[in-house]
Amino acid sequence: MPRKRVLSGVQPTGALHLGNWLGAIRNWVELQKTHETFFCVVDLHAITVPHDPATLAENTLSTAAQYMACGIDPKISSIFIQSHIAAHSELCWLLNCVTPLNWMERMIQFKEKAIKHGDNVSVGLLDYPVLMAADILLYDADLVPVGEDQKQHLELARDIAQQRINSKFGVLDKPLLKVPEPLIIKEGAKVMSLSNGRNKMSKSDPNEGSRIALLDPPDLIKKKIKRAKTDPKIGLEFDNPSRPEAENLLSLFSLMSGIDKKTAAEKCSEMGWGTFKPLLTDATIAALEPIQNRYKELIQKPEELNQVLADGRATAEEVAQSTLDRIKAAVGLLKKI
Ligand code: AQP
Repeated sequence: MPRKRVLSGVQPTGALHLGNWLGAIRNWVELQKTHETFFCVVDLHAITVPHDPATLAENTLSTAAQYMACGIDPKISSIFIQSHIAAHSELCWLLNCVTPLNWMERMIQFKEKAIKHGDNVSVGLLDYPVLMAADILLYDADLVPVGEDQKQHLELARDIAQQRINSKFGVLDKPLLKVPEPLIIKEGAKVMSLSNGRNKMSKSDPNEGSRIALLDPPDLIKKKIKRAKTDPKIGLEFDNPSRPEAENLLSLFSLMSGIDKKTAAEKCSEMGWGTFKPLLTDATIAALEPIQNRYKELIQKPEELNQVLADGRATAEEVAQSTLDRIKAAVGLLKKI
């Protein structure tokens, strides 16, 4: 039986943080053991909002190195950069031409990001989910790991594949595009901001202190946790909606120290913040140390990193190009001689 294929990626919009690791990359490390896996750095998505050209390339390479430092193994997974494979943009255009505009205007992430960027909203931001559909559909992915926030985008990719490509241009019983299924990870963690337990930890939050980056040095981790928002109550607990910070930091403690939630809750149930924070700090520093050490080794060998990306691109491009050729022919574009 061939392994089911999985595709996922992270935008190089800044330093990867605990949320990207615990909510995504850590799960990929497990998935690569049982699935055929493609992991890309989605740099074309990163330019849908205003960005700094001077740091984008650096962040892109660093993100790929962080995938590997976290345990993505290039011998079993294909790691590549989205913009290195032109088929992503080409398929996006073909899908744009069949996707109704009102489907796009319904996308919640677009509405939220559009509010944030005011007058500076690009067509690219509106089109972000179609590019994401192209990313997924190019690889005939069976499964796409998604968090709550990305479910709507995956649903759109499924609708485009099914209703706009397969049913219009395909032949019955022989779909042109595979319709992907969401892969909901049960253990998936949503990590919240250190400065407000009701907001998601995010790369683009202007407040650096709201997140812990995977590459933050120990003294910075200590400082950020020391300043993390707390509440006046003694004792940490789960499932108290009026205490989002206690929930988030206790959950982080459980994940960072590798102890289950129940044991973590018992251990910290009567602990004051002054005792708890150093424990969380030590556990976080210890959990990130092997990633940081591996990253330092990898980033000092850019030739090896580039080779990994070239190999990943070669494998991915073969699959992507064949899908693109299939769709171009189906919509009636003249074949290149
Ligand atoms: N706080 C989080 N908790 C759990 N999972 C998270 N992810 C992101 N933040 C958290 C997961 O990381 C993957 C990659 O995300 P992305 O870079 O494509 O975009 P994002 O979800 O918008 O991540 P950020 O950090 O918030 O980036 P910006 O600020 O640039 O928008 C996804 O699987 C996501 O679920």
